[in-house]
Formats: sequence, C-alpha cells, structure tokens
Amino acid sequence: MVEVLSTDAIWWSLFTMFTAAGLILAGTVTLIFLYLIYRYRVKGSEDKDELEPGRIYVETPAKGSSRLLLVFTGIIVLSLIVATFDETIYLERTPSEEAFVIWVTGFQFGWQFDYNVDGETITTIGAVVVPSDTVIEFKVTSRDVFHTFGFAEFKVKIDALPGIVNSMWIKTPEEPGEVYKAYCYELCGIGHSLMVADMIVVDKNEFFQAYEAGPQEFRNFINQVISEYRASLQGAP
Ligand SMILES: [Cu+2]
Repeated sequence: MVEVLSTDAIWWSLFTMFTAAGLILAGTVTLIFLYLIYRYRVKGSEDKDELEPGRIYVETPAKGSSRLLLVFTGIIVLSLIVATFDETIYLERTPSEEAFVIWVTGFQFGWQFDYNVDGETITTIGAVVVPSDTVIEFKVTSRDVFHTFGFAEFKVKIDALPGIVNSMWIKTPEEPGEVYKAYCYELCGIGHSLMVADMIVVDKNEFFQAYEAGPQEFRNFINQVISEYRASLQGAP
C-alpha cells in the first residue's frame, strides 16, 4: 500500500512553503531598498546645491536587474501555484481504496455517526470511535440546515448540506489514545457552539477485531469505549 500523508502534514508543508517564500521575497525587497537608499543618497554639500527642490530625479536601473527580478518573482509565484494545486487535488480525493467509511449527519444541534457493519447500521451521537493508523472517509450530510463538519488538528472541514453527501478524509495517528474535537464551522442557529463531537482513536487491531465480530459485538465495543471516555472526564478534577 502506498504511504498516505496525513492532511495536517500536507497543510503544514504548504504553510511552511508560503511562509518561506514570503520571507525570502520580503528579505530581498528590503535588501534592495536599503541598497538603493545607500547608493542614491545625497553626498556632501556640493551635490545638495545642484538638486532643484520639487524636481523628481529618476535613474533608470540597468535592464538586466529588472529582468532578473521578474524571473525571480515568476519562479516563486509559479512554484506556489503548482504546489497548491498539487496538494489540493491530493486532499480532495480519498487517497486509499481501503478507507474506512463513517457516515456523518449534522443536525440542530449535534452530530450523528453511522457505521455500516454487515449491512446493519450502528449509530452514535456526539462521539465517534475510529481505528488508529487508518484512512477514514467521512460521508457528510445534514438533516436540517447548512452545517460544516471539521477537525482543527487535521486542518480539514467540509460542508454538511441537506440532500447532498460530501466526502472528506483524514489519516488517524499511528498511536491510539488521542481524542479530537469535531466542531460545526458554520453558524447554524442558537445551539451552533454546542455542536461538538469527540473522536476517540483506539487501537487498530482491537477496532477491526470488534468490527469483524459482527454488529452486536461492534455496538458493545463502541458503547464501551465511549462510556469509558465519558467516565474518565467525570473523574477528572
Ligand atoms: Cu451546525
């Protein structure tokens, strides 16, 4: 299987690239600016007398230098465009045939998650359990108004619209144990800020063992993970 980059790794590589290009450009412009200030400064008192007040003095720069700047800017802008398209296209399509599919339905005000186990639907509300080190595909829709489903840590979000199924993917971390918050990113009513769901990452082997054991086993497994997580929150100071 081809190694799948995580969505946040892709985001960070683009962010780093844009920041680096911005800093290089800003640095170059500042250096040229400082050089020109020095190069065309007014020297001594005799020079000053020759200058007419109110007149603008322009010295045409050498042809080669402006062409160089154009090429330099062109290279930076082009590489940003190419990298952005490349990575956006990668992000838009689920990169693995073996992605684990979870259906997500937004409603006023919460998130419903549905698993398909042997043709049977297992539903949870407000929490979703996912296997570690796996590509997860979320098929996202809404029951009422427009919502947006997303995870800040994975740098992804997607519209949840009634009557339409949108697809979004993430790659879960290699190690289990982490819990991530899914939020609604589109103001959808008075309870918008309450639209939070916990995504609990569990061990891949344990997860698929329960999944393959059938709907009843899987339902028990999911419910146990969620109730253990909620109990651990209540015990916390
Ligand atoms: Cu919402």
